[in-house]
Amino acid sequence: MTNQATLILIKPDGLKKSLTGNILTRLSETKLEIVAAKIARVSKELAEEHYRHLKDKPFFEDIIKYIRGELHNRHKVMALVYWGEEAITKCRQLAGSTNPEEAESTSIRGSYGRITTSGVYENVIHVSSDEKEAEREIKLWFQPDEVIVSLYPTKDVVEKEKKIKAWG
Ligand code: IDP
Ligand code: MG
Repeated sequence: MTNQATLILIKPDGLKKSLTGNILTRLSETKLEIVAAKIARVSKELAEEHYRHLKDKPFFEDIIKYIRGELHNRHKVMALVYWGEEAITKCRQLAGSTNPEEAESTSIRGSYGRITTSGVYENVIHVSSDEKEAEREIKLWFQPDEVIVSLYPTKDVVEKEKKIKAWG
């Protein structure tokens, strides 16, 4: 048995279509543990870093707009980390194929995804593709103290004079 962690994003189309509850219910079938969760705005830098492996694809600009919510007027995503036995395999299986038309019809993408007239695969959910990508993505989207289990090595850093926002 291998415990894995995976980043899950409920993309802006998933939020716009009110699918959050539905998707979380589907993912709960896996019996995995949610170890981090938040609603996040997606800066251009974060989007481009997240999808850096697709930089040379003709649809790159479109998926940056898509993940930033510009196609759905929903400028946020829900980001979660699922953790447990074979987490990546199980979540990718439930999500279904990248192309929603090819995804198994009962999968999340098969049920709720679509291809737009401009050709973007709007597939409502992101799941990390493998352990290496999961580590890269989780470190990109979450700080160590936002994750309630210790997934990767951390170090203590003293930051002096760092301006942070506190409750007023
Ligand atoms: P994945 O999300 O299944 O891991 P990736 O290849 O990492 O697939 O692609 C990231 C996202 O880019 C997809 O989820 C989808 O929204 C979009 N995408 C991927 N391939 C295509 C394509 O050929 N046409 C349009 N959009 C695509
Ligand atoms: Mg991918």
